[in-house]
Amino acid sequence: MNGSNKNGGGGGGANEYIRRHHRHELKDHQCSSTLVRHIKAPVHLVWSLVRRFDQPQKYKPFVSRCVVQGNLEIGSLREVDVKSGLPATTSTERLELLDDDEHLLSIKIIGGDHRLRNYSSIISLHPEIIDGRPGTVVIESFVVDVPEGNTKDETCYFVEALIQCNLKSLCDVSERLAV
Ligand code: A9S
Repeated sequence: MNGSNKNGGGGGGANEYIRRHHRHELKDHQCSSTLVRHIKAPVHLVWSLVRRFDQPQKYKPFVSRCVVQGNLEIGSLREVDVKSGLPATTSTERLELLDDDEHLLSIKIIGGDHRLRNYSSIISLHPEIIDGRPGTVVIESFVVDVPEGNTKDETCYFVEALIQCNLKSLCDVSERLAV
C-alpha cells in the first residue's frame, strides 16, 4: 500500500514545478506531501536564507543550534538541536543537494531522538510576480516512514504542521528583509 501523496495547492506553474522537482519514490508505510507558499520577496533573498544548510535557525523557529562538520559539500552532516517542548531534542541531517542555479535544496534526516525515520525533503524556489513586484513560490515536499502505532494521516499532519511553521517563518523573515 503506497503512502498518501497529497499535493499542496498552488497555481498551474506550481504543479509543473512539483512534477519536475518534487517526485518521491514512496515505499510501503511511507507518507508524502507537498506544501506551497507564496512570498512577497525576490528569489535571491529567500534563497540566501534557505541555502544556509549550516544555519537553519536563520528561519526555522524550532532550531536552537546547528553545527556542521566540514563545509557545505554534498554529504555534509549537520547536528541540529531543537527548542524544548518538541517531541525531540536533536536531529542529524545530511545535505543531499544544493543547487544555486535551480534554487533546490534537499536533505535527509539520518538520526536523532525523534520518530521521523527515512525523512527526505526537497525545497525549491521559483520566481513569480506578486502584486506587480518580484516574489517567490516556495515548494517543499517530503517523504517519511509512518512510525509503528501511527497512521499515515497522523504522520502527514504532524510533519506538515512543522513545515508550515518553517515556511511561515521563512515568509516573515524574507518579507521583513525585502522592505
Ligand atoms: O526542519 C525541517 O525541515 C522539517 C522537519 C519536519 C523537522 C522536524 C524536527 O526538527 C523537529 C522540529 C525536532 C520535530 C525533527 C527532525 C523531528 C521532530 O520531531
